[in-house]
Amino acid sequence: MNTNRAKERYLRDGFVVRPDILTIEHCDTLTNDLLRWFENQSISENHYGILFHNLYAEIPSFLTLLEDGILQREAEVIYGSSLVFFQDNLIWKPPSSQEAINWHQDYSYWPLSKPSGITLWLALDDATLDNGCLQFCRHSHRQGECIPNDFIANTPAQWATSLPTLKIQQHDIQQLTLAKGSVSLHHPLVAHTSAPNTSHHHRRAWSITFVDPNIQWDFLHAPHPYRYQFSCNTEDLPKEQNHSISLCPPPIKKL
Ligand SMILES: O=C(O)CCC(=O)C(=O)O
Repeated sequence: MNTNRAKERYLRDGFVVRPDILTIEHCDTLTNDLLRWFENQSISENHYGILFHNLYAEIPSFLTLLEDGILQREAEVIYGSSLVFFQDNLIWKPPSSQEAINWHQDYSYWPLSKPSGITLWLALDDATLDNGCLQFCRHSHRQGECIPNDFIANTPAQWATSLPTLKIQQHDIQQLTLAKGSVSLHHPLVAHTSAPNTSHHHRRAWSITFVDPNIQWDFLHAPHPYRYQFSCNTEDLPKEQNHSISLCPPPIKKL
């Protein structure tokens, strides 16, 4: 699919696939480094699997990939203008992980003023129907911001009940199997989920969000689980909370 068709598809459906962005060998290097790093960590698996934020600051090959810009360029091509790195998540579902990641829109959890950005999801293993590939509800980004899922209680969140209810129509659901090394890119408001891993194989993915440099921090928008460690001196910034993300981006280098 050429770039223009990919952009059209993204705008229409809220997500799009870009195949074979990394080689199998590159993915193997990343997963070997991940396994070596993980052996020395005391990260406990929860019912969703193994989740980790700021992986790029832990493993040099992930930082190199981020700095190399290939993923950012893919995101910018589909988004249509320049972006800045916002956050990353490792989502590793080992065999027999028990719980689905419920339907959600990513923007529900961002302490940012607008849903202006894009998330790139890199398959480090083949993502299959059995091991919990992503599933998207086509066009759901057009519903606007809806009541978030509260991932702790796994119920609709009580902090945003004035928002509309997210509608998931069965015929709009697309299960997105993805080959290792391919990426999908999704809109901050498109609803997505993933089932438990019922296979005998790992399902590891690195999810990276890039956002529009013109949006602002809005810490009141969402109760965010991460503690951002800013790369700038926050003392120097105006005291109001709504300062631009490009004035104070999250760190791209290990602190
Ligand atoms: O990898 C998954 O199963 C969920 C990923 C996700 O929700 C995301 O990247 O926004």
